[in-house]
Amino acid sequence: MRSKSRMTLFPIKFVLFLHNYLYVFNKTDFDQDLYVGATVVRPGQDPYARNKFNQVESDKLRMDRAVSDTRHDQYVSTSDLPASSVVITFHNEARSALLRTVVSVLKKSPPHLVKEIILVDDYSDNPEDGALLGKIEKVRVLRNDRREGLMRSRVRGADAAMAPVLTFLDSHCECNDHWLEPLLERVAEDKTRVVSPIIDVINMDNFQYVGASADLKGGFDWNLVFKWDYMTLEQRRARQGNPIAPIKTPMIAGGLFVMDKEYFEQLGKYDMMMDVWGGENLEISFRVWQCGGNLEIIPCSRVGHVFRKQHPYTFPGGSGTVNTRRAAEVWMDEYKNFYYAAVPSARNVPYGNIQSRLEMKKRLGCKPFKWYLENVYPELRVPDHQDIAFGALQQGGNCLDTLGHFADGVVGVYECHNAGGNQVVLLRQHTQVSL
Ligand code: LR7
Ligand code: MN
Repeated sequence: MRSKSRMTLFPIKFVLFLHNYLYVFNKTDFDQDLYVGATVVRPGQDPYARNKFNQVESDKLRMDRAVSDTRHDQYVSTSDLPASSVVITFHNEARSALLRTVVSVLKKSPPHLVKEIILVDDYSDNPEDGALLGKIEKVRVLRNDRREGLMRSRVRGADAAMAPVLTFLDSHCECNDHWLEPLLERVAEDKTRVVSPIIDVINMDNFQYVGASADLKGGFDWNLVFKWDYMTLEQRRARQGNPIAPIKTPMIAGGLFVMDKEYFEQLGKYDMMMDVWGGENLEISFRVWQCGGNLEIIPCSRVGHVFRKQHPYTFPGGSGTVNTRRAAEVWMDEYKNFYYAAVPSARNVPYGNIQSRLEMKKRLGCKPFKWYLENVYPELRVPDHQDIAFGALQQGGNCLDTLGHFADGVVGVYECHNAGGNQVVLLRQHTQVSL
């Protein structure tokens, strides 16, 4: 009797094991060649024209191509984790890139942790780009009937989500081994944590997958453009004993993160008056920190992203500056003046009504920007009372520019771009002009 019952138990356990740890995606489920083949770059056409990355190289890859495991430590969570809804918004994404994003989610995640993949088609020219993917398991497709921009599109996806945790991805990503579990683990332990993977680089010219440094945090200058900051030597030393510890980050890049759904709602989702692209990453980062949450980069989680240099799409009725200005006006208190000093042209951009966001900030009892600077981003140099003026030194169309040569002190001139950065000149009371 005893041995018989053992015999029947064995296959049940085996099936459970398969269900949890073997990520099966049936390649034959979807005809990649038919889907991607309909939109290939014709001979003589510029492969960069439509996507501002090399579409020919993207189209050559199989939807489930292997990429190297770039983690420096292969920690895998064993906790009981909540399932997640993956929300991906896109506007005119290359079919091959969009398909690889979806397939990599299915292939690299334990199935029970992905409730669904919600694709929000932000009014792409061809409705079939999204609609055809609805045949793939777990994929739900929503289509906007006008261009909404990535913020309202993500909110639409989040509102439709059925799982307790939201995972946002750009539409040209590839998830790496065990990317999801460490992110979910941090959020399951504390829902006020908003977490990002390390974002690896998918080369926009040849589509090679390249591991990114694990020593970076997200930050910005007074021009409020996102940038990567190297951790200080002290911070790096402190991590040597524990390289897989979460990295507190003042800012997230914006596209790839996991957040508890209820917390996303409680904290005001996104600013629905932001359009197209830009600034929402800044806004959600200030908001999370100032209103009591935490932003972290989780080194055990890696996701590749195609970084490119230009936008492939138009900006109907919007510009990144409107969004950035809204973020500055709501969250930065008097420190917004440093932004206007760094980007003088922003002062003239109409930014609409921010009343409801200010009321929300008050209702949530959020801390002032001074607190954020002192506690979250002490590395950011705050101009002090000795700074008399702050701006660019301009002659004709050219401006004084460090040209990136910080170490040797040599400066040059470059066409004025009004974006601050290397062209910010600081006039101080008792010293010389410094860049
Ligand atoms: O009108 C639009 N509607 C959309 O749905 C415009 C864009 N989109 C989609 C688009 O198809 C893509 O999936 O929104 C996503 C983001 O647009 P990208 O890929 O053109 O943006 P990006 O990768 O250049 O920009 C980064 O900053 C943005 C600021 O608004 C967003 O937060 C992006 O999600 C963000 N991407 C990342 O964080 C990936 C790492 C990049 C870095 C650093
Ligand atoms: Mn992107």
